[in-house]
Amino acid sequence: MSLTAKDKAAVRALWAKVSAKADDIGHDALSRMLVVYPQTKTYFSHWKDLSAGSAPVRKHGAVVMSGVAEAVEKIDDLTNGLLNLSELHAFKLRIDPANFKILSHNILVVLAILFPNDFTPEAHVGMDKFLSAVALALSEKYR
Ligand code: HNI
Repeated sequence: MSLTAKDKAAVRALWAKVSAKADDIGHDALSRMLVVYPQTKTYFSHWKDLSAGSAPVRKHGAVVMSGVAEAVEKIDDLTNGLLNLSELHAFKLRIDPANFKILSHNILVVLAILFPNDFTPEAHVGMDKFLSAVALALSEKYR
């Protein structure tokens, strides 16, 4: 399922509205993922505190969203654009790619909560397809 010009426009428009709050979005999405999908905590067992609001969750939330920002920039060629991140997650971090879908879902939930007016059905579908494409690109190096 590739992104149409309309999807890309919807993603860029939503991102323009929300990106100033990227750190908060990342923190909320990561916190929510760790609570609702506790199996994801195994990857972060080296952190001292995995609870919402903790320093590592805040910091990593911002890091993940910098990856999403990079993906928005590289929306026309995600496979090549995210190759290094894919390699890192596949070979070094050894993240099960099923988790990309889980984090994507949490990002969508948080966008809907924080930006109810901007999260129109068009923004929702565009962002959903974009995050699926990001997850697929991040999975590239696994096969
Ligand atoms: Ni992910 C590191 C981006 C999903 C676990 N991750 C990063 C970094 C970026 C990043 C950027 C820092 C790279 C570097 O140091 O060069 N991660 C993303 C993006 C997504 C994603 C854009 C999906 C949208 N990562 C996930 C998921 C998990 C995950 C779903 C596990 C459940 N990532 C990690 C871990 C690290 C990491 C673990 C290393 C962090 C640390 O503190 O050790």
